[in-house]
Amino acid sequence: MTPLLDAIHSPADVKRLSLSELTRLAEEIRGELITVLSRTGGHLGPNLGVVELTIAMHYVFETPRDHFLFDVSHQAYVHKLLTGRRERFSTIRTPGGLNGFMLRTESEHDCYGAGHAGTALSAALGIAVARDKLGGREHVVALAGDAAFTCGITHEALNNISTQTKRLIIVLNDNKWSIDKNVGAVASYFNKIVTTPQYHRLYERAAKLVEKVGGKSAAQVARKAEEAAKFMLVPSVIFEEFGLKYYGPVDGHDIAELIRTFQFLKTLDRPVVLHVMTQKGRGFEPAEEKQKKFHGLGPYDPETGETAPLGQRTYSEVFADSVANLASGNPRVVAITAAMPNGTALDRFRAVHPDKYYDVGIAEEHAVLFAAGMATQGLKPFVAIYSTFLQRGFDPIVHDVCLQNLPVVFCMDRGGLSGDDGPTHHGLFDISYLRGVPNIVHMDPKDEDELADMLYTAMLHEGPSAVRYPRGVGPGAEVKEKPAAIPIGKAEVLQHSGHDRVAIFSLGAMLPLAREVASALASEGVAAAVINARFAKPLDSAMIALYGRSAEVLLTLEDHALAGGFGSAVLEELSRLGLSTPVIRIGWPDQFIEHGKPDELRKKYGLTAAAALAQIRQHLGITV
Ligand SMILES: Cc1ncc(C[n+]2csc(CCOP(=O)(O)OP(=O)(O)O)c2C)c(N)n1
Repeated sequence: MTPLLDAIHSPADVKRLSLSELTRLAEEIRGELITVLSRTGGHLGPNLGVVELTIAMHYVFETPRDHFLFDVSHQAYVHKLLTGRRERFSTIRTPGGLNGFMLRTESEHDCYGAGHAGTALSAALGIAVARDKLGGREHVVALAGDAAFTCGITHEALNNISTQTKRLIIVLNDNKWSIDKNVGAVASYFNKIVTTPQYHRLYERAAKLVEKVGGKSAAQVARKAEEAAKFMLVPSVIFEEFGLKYYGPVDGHDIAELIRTFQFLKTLDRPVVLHVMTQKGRGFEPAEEKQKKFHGLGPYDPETGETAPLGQRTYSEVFADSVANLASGNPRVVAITAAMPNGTALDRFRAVHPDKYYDVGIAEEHAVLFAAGMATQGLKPFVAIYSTFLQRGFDPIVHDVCLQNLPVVFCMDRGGLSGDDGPTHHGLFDISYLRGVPNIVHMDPKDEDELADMLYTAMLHEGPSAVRYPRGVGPGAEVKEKPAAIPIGKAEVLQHSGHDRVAIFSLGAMLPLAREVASALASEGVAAAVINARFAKPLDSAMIALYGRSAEVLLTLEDHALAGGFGSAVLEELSRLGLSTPVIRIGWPDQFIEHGKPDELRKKYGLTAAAALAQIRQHLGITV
């Protein structure tokens, strides 16, 4: 039963509620989050942590006139519930349903989309400066988690804010967690602020004052807000040095206190940081206990929080175990993650080799440079970063790793469509952004065993390399005890007849599709060779030349954008060889792909055997 939530159709309805109703609303929202996400999966812990905070923001400010930016925006579900999307909320992350992140096209209350960390402060500053220039008075509020402050960009924005605007409110949502425990000097610094005795003294005085004004009207409370906030002030060197006024820390689950504080902050004519303490997973015991697991997860039991076991190792797990084995035999091997020990499964590596494991925070650009430095000294860094987040590291890949030909290995998890997370998380561009860079080797395994072989090959290779593998589980291939090296740039012929009319070049996990196409053609009397391409760079030129000359048509299959992808590379090679063999390229079209179930999206965008067969038949002049 959610009577209060049911009656909220826009933020105006939040403003009509009394304090005790707001508290009940928070409980209803928690129930809704726990129930809906148990079916759809999603970022439960982060959202349970910001229920009161988001309610207070909507109580005091007025979107869409005022602007809210949420860093990453994985914690914007409560905002969605309060801004006219309650009825569609049960569709979140499902095909055709609400996106799991802020989306400008989804609502006028989403003024800025995100999915990657560290963007909120810079974008909020841009919005604030545009407002100043255009003579507006609306408020801009950027909410960012403590781990967002491990991002370089966040610091670039901080450096710039006080010289550009007088009116910007930054909410530091401090729950001490990234996905794993937040790491580094910034995390210890935030911890120091909240454990200082001075803070506790001031906090008690503020709490007393709050008690005194309790029960009075909102207007009186507002008048007292400045006084209260003054008591809550703790000098915080970092932010003050950046020219921002620092307030806090305040209890992020105390709606009254949050409302009073925002009412005060909104009157200021200077940029401020409000430090809010929240508890990730609050109100759902399994999520309070297992904060890492409940940061983001698939469906679970809404009573116990239990999730179904996967039954076999994921690609990420095979990767982490393989690199751990390599490190056991090679003292030069180290592994680096940018705040994703869980997602990349490097926590398994950490368990075996804690002294060879480095978590640098949400700092992909730094991770790549850090690895480059290590490589100059003879270490062999394996840098595990999702394909989509490695986009952040592009410049140092070019300028530091590849230009200096350093033996760094980029292990790109979630290479390919990522499914229900949507366009911010699909890993559909890494072939195109890497293959134009000299020196790099780009490998794509067909299964788990080949992933282990490729990691071994990368360890032996003396220059930069990248290995890309998909999200989740693979075909379940048994991984050999000892990996074998693969000759760089050599494709593998898996099926041929000597009179193949079609040559199917399949990259990575597209192999089952290649086999499906080949067997359908066989049943129509058409012989087709199946080639596991293995390398997007360097290509197996001899193999392309062989089939470019002997087959009537080539088919390339890739879980990647067609523009600049593997098929494009094959076309370029054919052109270089002076061959004009037709090439049918199957991959993702030149547009951002929405969230959804991978199978359904593949069907929608033609990454299917049927779509490939239709084009092949046309080329061969076959009618069925
Ligand atoms: C560039 C980038 N790297 C990694 C991630 C994966 N990621 C999503 S949320 C998150 C942790 C965010 O922690 P914090 O900002 O403190 O918010 P919380 O979830 O604790 O509320 C990470 C590492 C990302 N979204 N973007």
